[in-house]
Amino acid sequence: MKLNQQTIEQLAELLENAELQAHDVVKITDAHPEMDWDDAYAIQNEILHRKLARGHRVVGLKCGLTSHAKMKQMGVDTPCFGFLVDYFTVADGGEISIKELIHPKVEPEIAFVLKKALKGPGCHVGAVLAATDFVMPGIEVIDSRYRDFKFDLKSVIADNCSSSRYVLGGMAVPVAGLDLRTLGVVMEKNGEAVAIGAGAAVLGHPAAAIAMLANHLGARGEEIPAGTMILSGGVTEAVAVNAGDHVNLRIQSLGSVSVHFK
Ligand code: OOG
Ligand code: MG
Repeated sequence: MKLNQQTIEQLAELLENAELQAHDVVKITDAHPEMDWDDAYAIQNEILHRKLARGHRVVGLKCGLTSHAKMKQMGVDTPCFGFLVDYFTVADGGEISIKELIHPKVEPEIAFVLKKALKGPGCHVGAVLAATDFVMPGIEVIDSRYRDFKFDLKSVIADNCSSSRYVLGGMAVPVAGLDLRTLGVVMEKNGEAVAIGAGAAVLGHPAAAIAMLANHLGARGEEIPAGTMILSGGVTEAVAVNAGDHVNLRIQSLGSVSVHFK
């Protein structure tokens, strides 16, 4: 750790206020180039504590920057992990007010729900599939708090990996008999296909993203509890949305999920 506790708390407050007040800030590594990975996750954790102290609940976890399309789009080369809390949840077919957000983008994801806990190190795709209750289609709405959506990996980790809203829908399908690598993914904006891909775009197999999260937490002595919902990361580039846009995601064998922006 390179930052002291007071600086970590100040940066968490800055980033969380930017989220809650829907305004952008310059990336925090500009003023704190010395910050390290532990500092970045400590700031994210401090943001979580601020939310828990106000009575919010964790409803899931997320993996981000797990596909080459996303890493290339954002100019980084390593995945990141974040948390999802209750008020991020939007019902299938629901509405999101653009005014509450800064410059939102949507991305198609495969969501996992676990029936058994997962603990690294040594977690792998097979262990994840054995521990998975079912998978579902999910639209993640990301909204970096950084100006023009430009950041480096430490800054985006501190900013809870741009987490903002998410929508789950379609069918809850057990993974036995599904090949998650070849599942076709089509995301439409206002009826037009704007992102097309397949599950393998996420680290060769979306379960590999969940294994990576288990190993990341394992290194900190933590596990992913049974029952946890986890977004495995955008399959394609994220797509910007504006008021009036309707987004629909269809994943082969899993059905579809949609959301409207007003
Ligand atoms: C970081 C969050 C990335 C994903 O699925 O790749 C993410 C960002 O691109 O702003 O959620
Ligand atoms: Mg995502």
